[in-house]
Amino acid sequence: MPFYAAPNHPKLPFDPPDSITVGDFMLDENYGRHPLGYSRPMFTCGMTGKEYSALEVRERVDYLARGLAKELGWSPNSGSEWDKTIGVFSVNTLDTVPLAWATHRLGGIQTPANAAYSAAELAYQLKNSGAKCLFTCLPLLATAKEASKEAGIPDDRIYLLDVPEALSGGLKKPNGMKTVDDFISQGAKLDRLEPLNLGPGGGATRTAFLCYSSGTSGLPKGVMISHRNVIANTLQITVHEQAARKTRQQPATQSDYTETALGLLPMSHIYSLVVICHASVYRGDQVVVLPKFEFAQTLEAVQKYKIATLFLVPPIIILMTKNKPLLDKYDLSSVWAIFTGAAPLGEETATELVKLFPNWSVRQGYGLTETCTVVCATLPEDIWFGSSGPILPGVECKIVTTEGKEVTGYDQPGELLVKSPSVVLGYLNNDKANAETFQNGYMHTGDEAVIRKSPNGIEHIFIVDRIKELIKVKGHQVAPAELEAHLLTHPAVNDCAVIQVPDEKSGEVPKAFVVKSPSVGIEENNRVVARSIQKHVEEHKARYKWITGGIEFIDEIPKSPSGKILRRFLRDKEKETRRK
Ligand code: 4UV
Repeated sequence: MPFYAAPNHPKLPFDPPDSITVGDFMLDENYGRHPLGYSRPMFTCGMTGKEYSALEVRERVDYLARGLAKELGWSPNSGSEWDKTIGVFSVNTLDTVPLAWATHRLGGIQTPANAAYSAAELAYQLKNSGAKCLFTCLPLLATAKEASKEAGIPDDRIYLLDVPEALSGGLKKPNGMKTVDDFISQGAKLDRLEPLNLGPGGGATRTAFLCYSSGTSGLPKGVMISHRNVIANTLQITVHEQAARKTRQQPATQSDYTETALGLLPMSHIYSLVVICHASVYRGDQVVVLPKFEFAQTLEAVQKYKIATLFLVPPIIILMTKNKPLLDKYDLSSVWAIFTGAAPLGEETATELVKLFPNWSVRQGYGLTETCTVVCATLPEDIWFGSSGPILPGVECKIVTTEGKEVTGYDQPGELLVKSPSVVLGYLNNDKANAETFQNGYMHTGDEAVIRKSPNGIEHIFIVDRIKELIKVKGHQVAPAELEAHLLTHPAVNDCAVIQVPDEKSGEVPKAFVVKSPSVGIEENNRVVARSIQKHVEEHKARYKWITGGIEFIDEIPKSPSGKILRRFLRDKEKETRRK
């Protein structure tokens, strides 16, 4: 029995079913979705006010699936899901999630890519995932085309999602390029699709989403997230949150526990994809979709749509604490909960925020792409800043020391291992990473954690450090191995290592240690060489991966006898330098 396995949780209302796709689960009344949510808007555009109710979404999903089946020559039971992978490279739109659900109806997979990606980064994901077509939006069309060409996706397999005109900067839809709405109007005239047969393993073994994560080391890898994984975490979050909602609200009717949520975080990232676009939606919430972060516009949307729950990442919370006068210009009285995750929220920042807004409940969640999101999250009745809260129902955790010994007491650090019905199927085509990461039913998170007991007797998980090779910039993943491989293609770089350094705005940013090539003349100015290396990154990588933590030239990269970079040594050296 693990040390931290069974807090006194209510059980899930039912076993996560494996007989249904996640899309159908979300739209089917029989699965306990909040009934009031059918008549309310499900997705509302925070910029234009355009919106779709759940009933409209259900119809759009159905017609979209029919239209896509005709366009692509697919049917629900033809081929395997891997023959029906659809890439999405877009800012948040009202149709991003319905498109996934339509893809599921066709027995296919959605692989969402970060909208900040460069063409080369997108091409890597499209090739690696075997995407057969790509949905993008006008502002990203040029990058999408370049990447598709490299990935072998023809131009007539690039389609458009609809974004507010204000974002398109006067760009016009190219003649003949098809949009989601085209497929929906076409699909409305077509016959119903045959029912999907999920096969012997059902939704428990079929991939629904292929998100990208570098895991504990190496390059970004396709994470195979099953239908059942998403359904399971949706139910786990719902039960975990249930009591909090009931105690907070004064419902108009006894069953009115739905609310309005902020859909600002990118839907390509697991946090938004599961926590907002599935768990919130399942509870009948209205999600106000914003395509990109613009501070005043976000506050305006909160005021206009009376948003109650703000899903954020620490850098935005820091910005809020530093801009009280701007916040005071808006009526934010509808807000009751701020959810934060994807990177640690400092205790001081949380304290500062509730000092400024005493009515807000600041709640932290912790999770990973590989656990199909939430492992633990704080509850309003036992807020403890710095904590990531108690585990969700159905989750079991172990903490294991570097010597492989299981921790059996409070405040003893070790790597956090997670068992949950939401732990994913594994990485696509990567036996080595799978063997390292998924062992005996536990996912090895690469995060260092301790368990502490609150004065109320509730056990909380605190994430105290990151053991794995991962940098979190504004909550986005940056893989040191990816940057190192790229840096080595610069003629001045003979060897290199990338680590994270703290940054006030972004939480962390990458810093590179570089051994210069012998070809670099002694007379060459270090600043000029460093700038040229930085430029090389800026030209090929998404902005959040830029080496803004600086470049330091050293004589040798410290390595173990087997050639592994001793990052801990570099991180300690960096800490020492910063202390001075
Ligand atoms: O794979 P990923 O990019 O996934 C995420 C997921 C974020 C979530 C999950 C559940 C929530 O309720 C929520 O609010 C946000 O970011 O990166 C996973 C790694 O991010 C770090 C940690 O190193 C993970 O292995 N991380 C995620 N959440 C936290 C965190 C946190 N609360 N505190 C510290 N590190």
